[in-house]
Amino acid sequence: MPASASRPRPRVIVTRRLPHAVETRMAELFDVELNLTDTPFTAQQLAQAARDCDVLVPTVTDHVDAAVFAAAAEGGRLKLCANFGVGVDHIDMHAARAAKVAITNTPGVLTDDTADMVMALILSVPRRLAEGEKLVRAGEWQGWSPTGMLGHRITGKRLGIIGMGRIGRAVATRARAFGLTVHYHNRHRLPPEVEGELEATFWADLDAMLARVDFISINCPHTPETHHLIDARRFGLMQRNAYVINAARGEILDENALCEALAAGRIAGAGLDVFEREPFIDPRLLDLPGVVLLPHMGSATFEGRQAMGEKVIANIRVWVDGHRPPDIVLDGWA
Ligand code: 8YV
Repeated sequence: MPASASRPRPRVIVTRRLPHAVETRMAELFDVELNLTDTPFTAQQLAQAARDCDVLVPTVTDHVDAAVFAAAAEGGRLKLCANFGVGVDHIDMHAARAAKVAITNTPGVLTDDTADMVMALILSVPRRLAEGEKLVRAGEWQGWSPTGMLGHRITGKRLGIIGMGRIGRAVATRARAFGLTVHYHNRHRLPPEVEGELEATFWADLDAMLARVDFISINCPHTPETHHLIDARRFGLMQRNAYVINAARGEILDENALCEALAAGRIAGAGLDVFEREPFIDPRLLDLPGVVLLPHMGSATFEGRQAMGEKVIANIRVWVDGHRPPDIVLDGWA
């Protein structure tokens, strides 16, 4: 069972720096250990933290693997892993279940910011925003020309969204305003009223959709089923004028196959906010034309990060009070 309200303040360890107000509130509510240097924990530090706390607050930069849960079992304290972020693919769910540790995340509050970033990439890649900016800054711009910096039009093109959860739908809403027609592939077809509202066309067959759209936006979670979902074979199905946008998780794209497809001109370009081995960037991506690269900043707004922190606090507090946290991903005491 979770801790009861009468127990002493839970010992909470936070692995990275969080917004100031979030850290301050955590210090008021919990016996909290903050990471004031913001240096990511080593595997040993993470295991030690799991041994020493009741609640661990990790982020996407922590590999909360079986070794961490083994350390937690040794310590006998860790009962809740309150992730700061919506994706939980860096947490070993099987090991968490075996160790009876509950997992929560922070859905909903980063939907709009991430969807905005997807749209920014959809606009940036075909319209060559990054290249244009570099040209101006390098002092190399010679002035307007009828044939200068030509890119491709967005309006009237087809967008194929892979993963029609909260973020996928928010992307669809924005895309329609830019005159894109919306296509999607999802494990489950959306209810007709939602499909109608988004004017979205469902493709049960991902391969068939990939062959027919101009933009592909990846918005599904990274799971064993979606690992390298877009591989060399699927790049081969895409149109030569297609652009791939990924603001979900790098591992959903086979990055090597992406580099090869771009280098061979199999596809026209890519907009990436996430990478397979962050923060490592495949050097080939740096030299390829038609590529816009961002440092995993989809949810990086002051408002979003504050709201994520508040969700983490709410999840911990509800758990401390002996109730099921609102954003439960894995129920540790079921
Ligand atoms: C977060 C993200 O900022 O929430 C997610 O899954 O990818 C990011 O936008 C990051 O995960 C923080 O842990």
